[in-house]
Amino acid sequence: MRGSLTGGLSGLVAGFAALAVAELVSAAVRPEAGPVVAVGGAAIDRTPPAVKDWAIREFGTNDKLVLQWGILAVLALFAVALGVLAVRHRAVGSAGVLLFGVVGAWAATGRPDSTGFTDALPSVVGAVAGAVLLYGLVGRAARPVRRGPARGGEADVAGEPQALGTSGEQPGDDGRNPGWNRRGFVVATGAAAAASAGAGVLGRVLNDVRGKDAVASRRRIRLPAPASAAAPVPAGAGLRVPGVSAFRTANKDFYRVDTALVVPKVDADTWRLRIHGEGVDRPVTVSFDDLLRRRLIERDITLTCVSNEVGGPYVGNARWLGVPLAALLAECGVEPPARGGPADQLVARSVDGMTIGTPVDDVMDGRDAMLALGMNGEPLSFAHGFPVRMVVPGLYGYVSACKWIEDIELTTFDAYDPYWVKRDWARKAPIKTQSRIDTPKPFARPKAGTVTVAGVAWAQHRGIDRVELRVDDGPWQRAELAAEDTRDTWRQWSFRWRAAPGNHTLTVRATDRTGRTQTARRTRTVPDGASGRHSVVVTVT
Ligand SMILES: Nc1nc2c(c(=O)[nH]1)N[C@H]1C(S)=C(S)[C@@H](COP(=O)(O)O)O[C@H]1N2
Ligand SMILES: [Mo]
Repeated sequence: MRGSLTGGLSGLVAGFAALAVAELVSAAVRPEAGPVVAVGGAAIDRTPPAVKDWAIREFGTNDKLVLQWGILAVLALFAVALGVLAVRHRAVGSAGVLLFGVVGAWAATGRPDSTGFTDALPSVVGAVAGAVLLYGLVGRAARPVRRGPARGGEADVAGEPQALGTSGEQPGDDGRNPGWNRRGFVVATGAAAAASAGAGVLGRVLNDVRGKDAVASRRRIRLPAPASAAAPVPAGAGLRVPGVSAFRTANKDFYRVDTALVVPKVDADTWRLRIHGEGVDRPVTVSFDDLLRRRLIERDITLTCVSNEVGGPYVGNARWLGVPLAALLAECGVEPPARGGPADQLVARSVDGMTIGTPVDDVMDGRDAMLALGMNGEPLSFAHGFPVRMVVPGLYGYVSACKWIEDIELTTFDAYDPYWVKRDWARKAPIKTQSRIDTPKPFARPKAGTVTVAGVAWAQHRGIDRVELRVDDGPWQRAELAAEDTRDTWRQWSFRWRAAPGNHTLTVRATDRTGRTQTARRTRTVPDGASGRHSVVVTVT
């Protein structure tokens, strides 16, 4: 029993040390090469859409945190098990730790953004440290002891590692069992844990320092005034109804969806974007300063994630500042397929290996597709794609909004499937017309009388024409629409409901400017976005 206890503890400390050393080494290599980040990234890439959807639904934007803690919990269990195993088979326990190093190394070097075999170093060095430490700690806990026959007549084979206390004796510093030195074990374990904590903290600090250049480059940026400013938002675009989503989503409240466990910190001064591929007569590589010197536009555009459930939160509206992408492509000689160009797909690649495919026709059809540098008056935040990301009105983010972009390749849909398409999502995905009830909240208990029902509706690039509300199975009634900013932005709506006591179901539907009304047919988010109508059940008192 005591053997399991010290073994488990040794395993845990050795595992902790392995991760801490790996963290320290990753600071010298790349933060993304750390074993937990690498294995987490590999896991994300292999997560079936249904599970990803479930994770997003259950944990929302915390999904990545949950994943990493999950990995740590699993590692802790294995560390304890290997420690217990090591009490009997020292070398096998250590070999087990090394095996985890191999898994980490394999994951790190297999990442799409891997920069080579050095990415294996954090896992390998960490695992070696953990293996050696486990060997030593267990050795301290279970020294070869020479003893007479133990109770029960079984003899301990001299020279074989003996788990402490398995003989049932009372070991201690009393010299009766020279193999067991409790103080020695406690001191060694404590020292190892403290040293590991030190290494881990140092690794964290160094990893932060690595991003300093990027942070400094962001601070130095002064965004120029746009050549084409966004039209002022009409006064009536924002309703004064408590509980309705703000017309403009603040950067700190803007949803974030991506696969990055470590938010890329890109230095704007060294950042470059390459544009090349089929039909690109004049490939270019542009710097951030090159973009700043170009004609800039500023536009209000509502972004939506394909993983947004009916009624879900992954939609936000911001004022973007950026370089019109169509003009830049045209300078490179790109013609859209509509005018005979050979490439129908634009594949954007990010520094973290994401690939996002957008129809060239959409990018070049006159809409405000842009390389965005600014969001709500500030340079992009790191989480939202600093220094540059794409934004294309009307298309879900996974087919348009590449963050941390560094490469644009013109190709065809036949020739290449980007990241999400390889994972069962649709090649093309215009945003579906949707509407959401923001207030009252589900299961609210408003007082009988006039209750203001309100929310938002979106049909980017088509525009919202009409929003209707239905109470229970009653007739559809027109909601009042807030003023339209542009057809690329969402629209608030409200409805003064004369509410009678009892349980009621409120359902909303929107109709876009093409005359199509939001369907009642429910579909899941996979493969091209959820459809169906949002309803809310309330009890009027
Ligand atoms: N590099 C990178 N860009 C990305 C993603 C990603 O995972 N990696 N996710 C896309 C998806 S699915 C969406 S919905 C938008 C979300 O942008 P936001 O996080 O700024 O709201 O970014 C897109 N761009
Ligand atoms: Mo998304």
